[in-house]
Amino acid sequence: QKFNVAVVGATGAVGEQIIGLLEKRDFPISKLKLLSSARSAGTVIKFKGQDIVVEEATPDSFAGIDIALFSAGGDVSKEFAPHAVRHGAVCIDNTNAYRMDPNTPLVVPEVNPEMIEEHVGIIANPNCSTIQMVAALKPLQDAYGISRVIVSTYQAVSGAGSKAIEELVRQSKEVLDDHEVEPQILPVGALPVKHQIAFNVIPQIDKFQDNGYTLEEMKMVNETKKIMKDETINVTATCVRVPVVYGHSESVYVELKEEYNLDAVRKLLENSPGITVVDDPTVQAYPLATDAAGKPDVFVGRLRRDLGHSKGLNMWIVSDNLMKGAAWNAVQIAEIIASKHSVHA
Ligand code: 11C
Repeated sequence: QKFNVAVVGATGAVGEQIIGLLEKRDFPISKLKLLSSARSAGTVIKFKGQDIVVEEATPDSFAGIDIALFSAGGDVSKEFAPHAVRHGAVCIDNTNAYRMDPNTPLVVPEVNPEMIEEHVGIIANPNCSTIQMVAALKPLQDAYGISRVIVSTYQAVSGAGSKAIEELVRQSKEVLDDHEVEPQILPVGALPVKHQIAFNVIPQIDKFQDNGYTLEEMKMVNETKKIMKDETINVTATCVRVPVVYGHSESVYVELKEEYNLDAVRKLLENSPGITVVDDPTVQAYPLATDAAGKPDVFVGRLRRDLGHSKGLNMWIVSDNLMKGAAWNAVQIAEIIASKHSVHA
């Protein structure tokens, strides 16, 4: 069976990766529809040697579509995903719009693939920094139980879109040329205050919430509990933007419920799906964003016991935020849906 597939946000940083993966994975497509805002409509994108003209998304764009992959921002998903569902499509939504909706499964295929079956039209793809963390936490949860997670992130600018990548490159040149830097996008496009990202780190990703945490930090707290189906996992996060283009890095401290053996943890992670362990201090081997870029895996290293807590474990987790953190996770879900032919809710 082949499927009619729509990609909404086709010209964006994640949309481009989704299209590339659909081609590379030879996803069973009969028709690929590329959709965007009016501004990007008319762009021509090559898919399997064919030119496809990007069309402006309208409520009726989804007639005949089986699977719709959304990555054009939460407002676009809220506006158009209900129309896609009305037309019988299954939506895989890469935005924050439906993630915490109790009727919408929030899925990382290595963690909770069974939730895909529960969909009533929309399946949410989690936030990138959450996906890579829960992929590494799941084997530990199953083997030992988890009581506490303390995470600090070092997140690439591509998480904030193509314009933020351009901004990092432009500012870097401006600093090196001794020109004045005029920040325009980061930390949050929609807010008035901007900060320099070149040669800097910014401890703010997304808007501040009333509790003093940013939305990105609260996504890590709330999404982790939902995906791992455990409201008692105590997560606290500090999310930071760093001048890296692709690949989020995370320092993750986990407190397990049971005593563990470090070699057994290393083996467990080595044998877990989607995880690659890079952890050999004798040759300075550990995960790096530059090595993770363009790859689908979640890389884990710097495994070491907390010297003050025998059930405490430190890890360094790195993954390409546009791949496993977004496009690859979405395409994995689409592949599972396609393999089960469960396109109609
Ligand atoms: C960032 N994590 O790095 C964000 C991007 O909720 O899907 C992804 C936002 C989201 O800025």
